[in-house]
Amino acid sequence: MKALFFSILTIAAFSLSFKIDSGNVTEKFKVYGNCSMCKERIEKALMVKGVKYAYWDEKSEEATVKFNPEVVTLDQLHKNVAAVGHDTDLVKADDKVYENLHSCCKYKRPAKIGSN
Ligand SMILES: [Cu+2]
Repeated sequence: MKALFFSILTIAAFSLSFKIDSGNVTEKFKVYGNCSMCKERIEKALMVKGVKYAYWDEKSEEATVKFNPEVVTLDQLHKNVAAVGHDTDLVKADDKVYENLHSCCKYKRPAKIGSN
């Protein structure tokens, strides 16, 4: 009985420390885009140091990113995506960068960005 208790305790302690050690968070946010070319561009812009996983869904126009917030901030990830021409729900891409996107990638831009 005692042995069982300790093995449960060990497993619990191990899984807890694993969570702290990895330190990653997963965030989802809106990234405007159209096609598979956009997907490639968006995911490439997101895969920076500190990012473990980046996925952009063409249908929902939603990015899912798993990252270490001590290495890269969510704010920075939004900026990285905007820098390659894609508006997010927080950061608007530069008009010039947007204009230079491939014609099939010229997604419909949102009327307003953020809560202002
Ligand atoms: Cu595209």
